[in-house]
Amino acid sequence: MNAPFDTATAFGPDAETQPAPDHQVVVVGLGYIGLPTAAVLASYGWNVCGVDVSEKVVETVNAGGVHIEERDLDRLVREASDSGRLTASTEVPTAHFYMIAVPTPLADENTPDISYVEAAARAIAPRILPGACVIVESTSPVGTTERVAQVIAEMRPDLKLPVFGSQEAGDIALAYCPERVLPGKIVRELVQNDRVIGGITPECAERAKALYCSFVEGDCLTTNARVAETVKLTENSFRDVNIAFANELSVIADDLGVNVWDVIALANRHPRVNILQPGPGVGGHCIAVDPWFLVSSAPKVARLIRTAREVNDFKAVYSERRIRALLDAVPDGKVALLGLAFKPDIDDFRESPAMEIALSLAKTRGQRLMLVEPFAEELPQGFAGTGAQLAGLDEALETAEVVVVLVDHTAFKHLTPADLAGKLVYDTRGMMKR
Ligand code: SAJ
Repeated sequence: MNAPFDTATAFGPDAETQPAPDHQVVVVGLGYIGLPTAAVLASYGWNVCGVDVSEKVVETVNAGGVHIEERDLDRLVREASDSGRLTASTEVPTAHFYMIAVPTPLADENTPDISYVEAAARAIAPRILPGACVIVESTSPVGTTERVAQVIAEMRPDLKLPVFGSQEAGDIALAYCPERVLPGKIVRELVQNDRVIGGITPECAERAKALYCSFVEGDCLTTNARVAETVKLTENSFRDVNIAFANELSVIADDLGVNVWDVIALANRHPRVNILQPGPGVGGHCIAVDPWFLVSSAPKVARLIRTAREVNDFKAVYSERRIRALLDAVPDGKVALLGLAFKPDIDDFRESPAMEIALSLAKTRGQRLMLVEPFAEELPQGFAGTGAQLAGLDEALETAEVVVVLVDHTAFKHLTPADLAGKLVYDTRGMMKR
């Protein structure tokens, strides 16, 4: 077994924020957050080992490639791999810092599933040495960092773990630092955004902060682990509630027969009003999921946050109803659905309301669907056998009698109402109005 070490030595003798070349960060989970984080750390001089359960992902990263689409990520990973500072493995090696960036999906009844975080803690536990620091980045229910400490404690009775609320130092440090980056801008925001770092103890927070200070240009703000966990859930719930306001307004405006885009544009000219944009519902694996973590932790009192989730989910149902009404108006006519991704200009179809709507329509109206999605190279899973076709924009517009904008990808933004003259149009994003 290697000798114990202190994370302070990981920064080299000369500069507090310069990593020493022979020390490592392990990033567990090479997904949308873990891989960019590992590559950015490597670009700042850290020796990084990314760990993933998928051998295919490990092989791809070791070959300098990427398995996800994200601006600037391919270049960053290639350079990190070429420099020898980024490697990948299915096994967790010994390191100074361990970052956990694995999924935390929703389980039954909208409760959080932290089993991947617990599995990561179990994989780290046998390898960890006194002096190391474990940081959870996955969006997590409050108390998860303490649960990670408990998992490690159970497997490593030889280690003294820090205790929440105590000032006493442990043999290792544990902290929570939520990722806050926006898909599509991940590489830039990883460096530029402020970070909130919550320690199990204040010393743990300082130890984790040292790592973030080596590559973050924003402020690194320290607090305790429970506050940091709550902050992350609060940020995404705040956005969900605000989008719900816009979505509800769009349904009210339809009822009233007024144009919601005009209403929002004009209301937003008030100095203290800033309404977000309605759409066909809220997607992605964050905003549509994380508020449930707060709701499930306080089900009796989290009324507004729960209702916002319900309003945003209802907007997808409502949008589909409106599309079906248009289809009924032109029996046998083709419909062009523009966009399947969960938001503009990304290739991520997870938890996408556009995809859900398209799949639901395909069940009964597949023969009439033309799917236009510049980020899909082939017909996405679920549409096979339904009769729905993937089509280019021009071809779809030539053929379709109904056009529905589900995602305002840049590739569609040149369209004007004149381009769609004579067709029935439902623009869920207000793309042609904005
Ligand atoms: N949306 C609207 N109207 C809007 C804004 C968004 O309908 O005015 C929809 C989008 O189309 C999409 C969904 O909301 O379907 C979510 O998109 P988003 O751009 O608001 O957020 P995400 O999920 O891509 O990223 C969010 C970000 N959180 C906040 O802005 C508070 C990001 O900073 C987080 O790091 C990320 O969640 C995460 O990983 O938690």
